[in-house]
Amino acid sequence: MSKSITQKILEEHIVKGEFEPGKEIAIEIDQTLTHDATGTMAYLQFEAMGIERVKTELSVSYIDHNTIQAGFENADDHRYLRSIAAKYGILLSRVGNGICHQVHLERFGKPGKTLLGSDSHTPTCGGIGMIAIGAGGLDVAVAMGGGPFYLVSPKVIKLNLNGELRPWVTAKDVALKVLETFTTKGNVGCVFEYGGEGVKTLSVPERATITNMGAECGVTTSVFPSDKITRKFMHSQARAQDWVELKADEDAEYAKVVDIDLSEIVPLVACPHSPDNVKTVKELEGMAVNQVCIGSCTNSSYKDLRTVARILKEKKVHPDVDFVIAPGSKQVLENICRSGALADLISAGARLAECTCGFCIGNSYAPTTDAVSLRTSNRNFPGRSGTNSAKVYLVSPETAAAAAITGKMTDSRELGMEYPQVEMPERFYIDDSMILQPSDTPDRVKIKIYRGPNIGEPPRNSPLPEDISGFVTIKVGDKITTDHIIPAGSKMKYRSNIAKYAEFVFEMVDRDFYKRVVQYRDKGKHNIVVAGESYGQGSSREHAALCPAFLGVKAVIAKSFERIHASNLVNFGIVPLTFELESDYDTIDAGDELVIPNIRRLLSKNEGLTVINRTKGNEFEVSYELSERLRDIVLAGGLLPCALR
Ligand code: MIC
Ligand code: SF4
Repeated sequence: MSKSITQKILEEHIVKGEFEPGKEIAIEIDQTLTHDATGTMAYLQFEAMGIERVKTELSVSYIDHNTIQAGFENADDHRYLRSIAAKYGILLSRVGNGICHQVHLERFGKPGKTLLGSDSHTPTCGGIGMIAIGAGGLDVAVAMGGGPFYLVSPKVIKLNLNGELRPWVTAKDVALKVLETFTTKGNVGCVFEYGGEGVKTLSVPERATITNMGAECGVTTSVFPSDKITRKFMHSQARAQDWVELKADEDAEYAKVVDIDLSEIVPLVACPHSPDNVKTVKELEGMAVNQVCIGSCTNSSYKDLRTVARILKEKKVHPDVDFVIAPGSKQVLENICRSGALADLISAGARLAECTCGFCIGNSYAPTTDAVSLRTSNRNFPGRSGTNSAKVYLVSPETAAAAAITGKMTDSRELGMEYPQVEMPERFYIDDSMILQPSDTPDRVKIKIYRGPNIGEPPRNSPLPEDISGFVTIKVGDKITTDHIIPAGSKMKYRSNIAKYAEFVFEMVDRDFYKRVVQYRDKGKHNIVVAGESYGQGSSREHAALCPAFLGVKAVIAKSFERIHASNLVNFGIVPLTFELESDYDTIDAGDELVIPNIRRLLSKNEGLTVINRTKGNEFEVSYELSERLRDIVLAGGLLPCALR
């Protein structure tokens, strides 16, 4: 039978089940990645599992998110991660070495392999033909311990690229076109597989920009073939030996084929406050811009920054614009430095940020009140920039550079210059000295794990009770992101201190949530969250489940869930329930008293559930899509208690 690339790689890694869209499979994971924001909790959980050494081919721990070090917390967490890596056989990418996805693409990713990362943008490595999936930290901890990763066999959608991008139109515009077409909801359980003649016109960094932003559509992952262009990239990274060819069979069947003519795409922009709120740059032309930030794991490659440098050469940044550049990795920084491009950027007036997530996660470079901020990153959720009233527009580096010069939204095709066609170097200047190797002597067992005062024990949840009986502590609408549930930015330093971090749950939506929820919990009542469509969009942060679980949330009843968040809820013992009839959502109000009788018994028998609304005096049906394995986890109160049983 003819197969897609997705099916080929998954089948090579299946350890349980069969590739049949909609059915659960378990796959072996070759590589893992974590970063400091999700990694500290992942490693605390890994430690709790009592495994001696990671069992993957390669596991890398990156330090790239919490790097501000305003206080002891970040630095202490970094030291904890270093000691863990040395002891358990994990490579450690030091702070300053770069953003996990950019570094992994450059130095470690291999076509045909599986990668599981505790970050939603792990699919970036799909740009070189990996099946790279984002997951909660606990799932990654299990994979490091040699356990398989469970997922639903995806529906593979082929995005058939034709033609060639016109000058000034970029991979970011392709990513935004895909978002406009598919939106941020309704794509759970799908994989975007790229094919067609147009693929041959895209370099690896361009492909990686596109697979990176597939995350915003909520797909399991996105993948490109591995071809001559991939080989050239691997060669430029002195890793030609890691290359293998990967292509779909001629007549491979797909759940759907969507044609995209690259030559018809124009410069696009995602308007506030969702990555799928796409307009053409032309439509917004002339809008005054206060801040321009170029970087993030979407657009911070050598190619991106050299192109920007060529646009800005011998020009100055507009006096009303605050202009920030964050190279994706030390390798990018070092190469643009050696090529002279960095001097052009600095001369133009760029503020040079560290090679970290920085502005993208809102822990620095927050824009002014009500600002218009143009960013090359992938998310523009409310408040994520660090300034609640700011309006973030997501654009290509080319559109960002044009605005940096003119001070307003500008279609870069109208800058009156020839498009700077940047060639990638034959061989990058490579220096891996910021990647620390783990100890491989028997003495490693004696390595003492450093724990600063910010590091707490991962909380243990109790088993699911016989009945859920409590209150709707909050009712939210559609497209609630994990940024709404638990903010990152300046609060992110509490990632390894759950009792403290939990104080900020739903802070963006309702400042009194924490007080209320604690009152109910302390009276022995359960908390229930009611939500609309696509609950839990965005990041993979398991804290969006772990902290509510700590606060006594036992169930979320929503119209629909995003994949990673739904798994995280299960992993921390919260039952994800969906309305049988969506109109029942309208009958509930915050504060209503709900009972779900016999949930424990009914779940264990995979039977239907009824919710009684005591306040309104009615009842309604809810459903769940949980395999026996997932039901076992929920009944035990989460994956950790289940694994330790
Ligand atoms: C993000 O872009 O939202 C993050 C911060 O990288 C998250 C991970 C986290 O919350 O730690 C993600 O994308 O998964
Ligand atoms: Fe970092 Fe932003 Fe990428 Fe998340 S999206 S990994 S915060 S650069």
